[in-house]
Amino acid sequence: MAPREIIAIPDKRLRLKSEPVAKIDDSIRVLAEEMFEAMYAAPGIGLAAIQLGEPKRVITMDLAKKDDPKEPQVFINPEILWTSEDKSVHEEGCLSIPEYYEEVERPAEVKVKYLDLEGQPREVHATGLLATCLQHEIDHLNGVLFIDHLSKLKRDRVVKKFTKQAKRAAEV
Ligand code: K1U
Ligand code: ZN
Repeated sequence: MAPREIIAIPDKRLRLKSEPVAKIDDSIRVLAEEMFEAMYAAPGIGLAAIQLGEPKRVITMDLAKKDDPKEPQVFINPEILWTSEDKSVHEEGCLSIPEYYEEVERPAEVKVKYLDLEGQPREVHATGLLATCLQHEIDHLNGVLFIDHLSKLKRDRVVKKFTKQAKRAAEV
């Protein structure tokens, strides 16, 4: 079957606050599989369930380098416990804002607690790309997009471009 569609701005669902997962059952395991399928097909390095239109606090991620073995990771109900004072700047993209990349400043390190797919509580002290990607994906769970960290001018410009595209696509 084809991968599920990743929704794009200006879809209002991207602004929803996702609900915590109460029980990790088959529906969550299937959702995680579908998220990996859509994420690898895109291709991307992370995905939040809301990007498939599902307002649940589930994140998939794979930061393995191209040609290295896959390293799929699932973060359920993630919570940021601590952020470093020092910041770092990384170029970010978003599968819901295709082909738009900008530098974003965020805390350089974060400590995050979450449940794995087996329901085991885990904690990770993240630096580098993992820290950036976790913050980007946890933002998605709260209805926040990486363009919200940019100037209003840049954000308005990109939203306008995608709104125009969506209107044109609806006409044909
Ligand atoms: O959440 C998303 O929309 C996925 C996004 C994650 C992300 C990327 C960069 C910084 C922070 C968060 C993406 O995966 S965009 C695509 C991308 O970065 C990529 C695609 C192919 C190869 C390598 C990277
Ligand atoms: Zn994104």
